[in-house]
Amino acid sequence: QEAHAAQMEQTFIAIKPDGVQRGLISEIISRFERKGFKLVAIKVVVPSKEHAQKHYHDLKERPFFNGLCDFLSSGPVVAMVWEGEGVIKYGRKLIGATDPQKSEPGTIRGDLAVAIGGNVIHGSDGPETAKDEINLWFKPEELVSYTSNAEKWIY
Ligand code: RTP
Repeated sequence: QEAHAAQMEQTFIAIKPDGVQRGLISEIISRFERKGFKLVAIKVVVPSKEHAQKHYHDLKERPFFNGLCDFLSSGPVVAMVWEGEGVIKYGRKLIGATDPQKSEPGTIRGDLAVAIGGNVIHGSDGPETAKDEINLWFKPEELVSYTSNAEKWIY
């Protein structure tokens, strides 16, 4: 059975070193999975500082840039690509506001984080950055294309 012609999108999601060290990997993945989004790529990596700088290049003028890049490259990160209708925007909703003091309860940061420097997760903020970030973190062949049995019920 064909899933309806949904506007399928992909977004880049990363569980930051604090999220990994705090044992939040399964908790975070389950929120995206239960929503109905589809995991199409995943790996555990310790990004180099250069890689972190590329990832956060938009923030290079900010005073926290250096510390932020040190932090992202300080340990294992779970890098993922999630796919689904509206996943870029809705993924940001699941994640919540950048500052966990301002994220709503029910969001990942609202429920699981306290401080902006330890906000456990990253998600692409738009279609262009999603594409750039997926290309930065993954080779094309690391993304898997498949139809899940659940899709005909989700869409
Ligand atoms: P992310 O890119 O990690 O998903 O976060 P975001 O879009 O919600 O926030 P953004 O403005 O892009 O900032 C990226 C990350 O930088 C850290 N940050 N620290 N010390 C500070 O004032 C400050 N501001 C931002 C956060 O870890 C934020 O997620």
